[in-house]
Amino acid sequence: MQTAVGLIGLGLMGKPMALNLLRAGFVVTVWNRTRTRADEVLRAGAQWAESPREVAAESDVVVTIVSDPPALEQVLWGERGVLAGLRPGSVLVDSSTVSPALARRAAEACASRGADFLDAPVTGGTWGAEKGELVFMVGGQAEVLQRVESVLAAMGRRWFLLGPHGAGQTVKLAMNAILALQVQALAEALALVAAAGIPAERLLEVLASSMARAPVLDIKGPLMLQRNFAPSFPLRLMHKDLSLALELAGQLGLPLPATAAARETYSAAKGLVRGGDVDYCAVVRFWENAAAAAERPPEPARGA
Ligand code: NA7
Repeated sequence: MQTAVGLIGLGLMGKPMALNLLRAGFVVTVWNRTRTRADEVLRAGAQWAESPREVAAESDVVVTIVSDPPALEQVLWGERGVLAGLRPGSVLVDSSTVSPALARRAAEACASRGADFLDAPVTGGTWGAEKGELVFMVGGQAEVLQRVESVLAAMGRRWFLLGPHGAGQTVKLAMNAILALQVQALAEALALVAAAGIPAERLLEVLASSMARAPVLDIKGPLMLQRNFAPSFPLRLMHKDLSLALELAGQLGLPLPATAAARETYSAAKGLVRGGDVDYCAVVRFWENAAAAAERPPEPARGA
């Protein structure tokens, strides 16, 4: 019998993932908080469900990919949430990036309903989601992973089983800390050469031939120079992940000084966002803002 797959959360990542599940021939049932965001996947052949509970009731495998811990709690435990409809023997795969502790809580809730759980956050951004080339970082049991491999294969190219529940989220938070720090380091170095009057392009040119080169910088460097901040991975979500990494480190009693500094920078850059979403490479605005502030003449002193 064909596996029925449910997908909850049709944001930047979830929508292309749903389209790839449909292309692979799965029967797909979807729900999204804002219904209009489902239009394209419904036109492509997905079925709409009126609630996360109904998605779960229709599905052998349920994939959730929502913004943050409160969103996942709402979708799982909320009124008409996934847990109220989950079938015994089914598998819930959570691809949102949340805390390892929340992943473990979700796993326990699934087990109490006779269902299995995997934390399976992804890396690859919207590009990877569209191409079906995501990489899944998985926490849970090998036997459960085996049962959902065909579903993951429709959306991604690799998956790594990293340990028990929560291990996928732990590695994802560590991964994103690296990406945030690399992009921040480039933004800072660009500010340094620009302040010294050297064209920023020259730094990218040399970087491409140096050991400091990194795939993420090959992509984000030119976008920063073009000021193309169309979100592949939104800055607000990178800020959330840095906060989650620091929360985890706090629980483990581990100092993460570079990550803590990056969280401050991303936090300030998030404060500069007006209107729609921007990609996390817009962290470069932090230094532009600082440079502009340095150029402004000092305010005249007020009062006596
Ligand atoms: P997006 O594009 O911000 O999409 C977030 C999704 O989460 C979207 O479907 C939202 O529904 C949904 N959402 C947000 N809050 C809620 C609540 N409270 N209840 C139900 N659904 C909610 O994020 P991405 O697709 O880029 O990323 C998703 C995850 O992958 C995230 O954890 C990243 O860090 C990695 P909406 O359409 O706004 O109604």
